[in-house]
Amino acid sequence: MAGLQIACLLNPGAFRFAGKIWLIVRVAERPPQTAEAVSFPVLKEDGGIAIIRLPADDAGLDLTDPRVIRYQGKDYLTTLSHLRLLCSEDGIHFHEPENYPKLTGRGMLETFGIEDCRVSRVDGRYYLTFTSVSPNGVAVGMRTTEDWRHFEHYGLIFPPHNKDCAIFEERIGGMFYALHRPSSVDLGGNYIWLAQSPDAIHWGNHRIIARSRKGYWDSARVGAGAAPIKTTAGWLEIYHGADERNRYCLGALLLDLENPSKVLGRTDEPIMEPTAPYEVRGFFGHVVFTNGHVVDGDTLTVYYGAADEYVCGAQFSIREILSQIT
Ligand code: MAN
Repeated sequence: MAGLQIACLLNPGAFRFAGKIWLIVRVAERPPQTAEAVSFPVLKEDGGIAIIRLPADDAGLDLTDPRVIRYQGKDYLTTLSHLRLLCSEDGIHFHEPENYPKLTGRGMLETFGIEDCRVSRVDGRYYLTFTSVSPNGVAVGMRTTEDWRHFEHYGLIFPPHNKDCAIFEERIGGMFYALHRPSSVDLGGNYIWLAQSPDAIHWGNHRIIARSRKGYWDSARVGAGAAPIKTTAGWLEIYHGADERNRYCLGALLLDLENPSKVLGRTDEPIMEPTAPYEVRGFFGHVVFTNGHVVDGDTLTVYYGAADEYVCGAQFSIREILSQIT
């Protein structure tokens, strides 16, 4: 956007549409930085962009986390994110198609942007679930579309603090299901939950299905990736887990086909860890994070954000992942 630079392209959702493979990437932007000031963009409620500038030598400024600005007891984001569509014939070479809109935050609950979109296709309609960020908190917003040109807005489907929401691509017993990740600073933690809905808008019957595990690679937080993959063994969910040092890896969960609140297994070891230079170093290093994949037979192509800065892809055998679940 005008006056801003792209700091990171990351965390793409993925889907098939019109015979092609598409990504909906998170574009994180900010103004060029100077030695004197820390500046960051926020959306105004009327849709424009305001740039906030803080003196870089202000003692009240905490910049220890490159993603967040802490200033006088308040948190802001260093970058403002919106979502853009890319498409590809082969799932490897992507270009920006003409005449498809970019998706930006709207209203007071998205003034710090929208991020990390999951895309699920249910009965011919695409459900976009993404992180809506504002001073009011981090929450899950939803929009739907059939043609990627016109969108229905549903506002927040899960209020703060919640993110990492993935809707199952099939109803079970007539109901929609979704994974989501509320967070608690006191009792509880950053755990994956399952919810049920008659219409994908009103969610209830919340069940907890996966907690972080002390002493493991996913000891501090866990969150769902994209929509669970239906296999004969159960719903296979690729999820991210991070430890206390904010090292993000991927693992897998297996859920019962008829009753997805029943966890059949989980990988002990990560199925993917940040090891390549572009995963270890970047805007926020030691991160592999996914919210998008496409399936072709046994081949799972996982699209992922590396070091919170780059968009990457990796192929897995679904059978091989299932064999690692205990
Ligand atoms: C965390 C990180 C950031 C993200 C914010 C808001 O700080 O995941 O990348 O921008 O949460 O969602």
